[in-house]
Amino acid sequence: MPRLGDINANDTVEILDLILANKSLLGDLTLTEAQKYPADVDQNGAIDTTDSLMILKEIVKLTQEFDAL
Ligand SMILES: [Ca+2]
Ligand SMILES: [Ca+2]
Repeated sequence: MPRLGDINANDTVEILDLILANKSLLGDLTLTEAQKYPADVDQNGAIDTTDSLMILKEIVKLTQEFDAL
């Protein structure tokens, strides 16, 4: 299983993942099937601003590791 939030699958949740999430939200990018799982960070079946915000929080370390959820 890929790590939640790691949309580009490089084993790190970083700014590039946030950019991918935001581009997807804006309709500028269609995520692949493989990218949809890590992009849906809270696993509620929809990729939305909550997921983007969670990636941002992970980057700035305001939240626990997703893996602990
Ligand atoms: Ca990444
Ligand atoms: Ca979600």
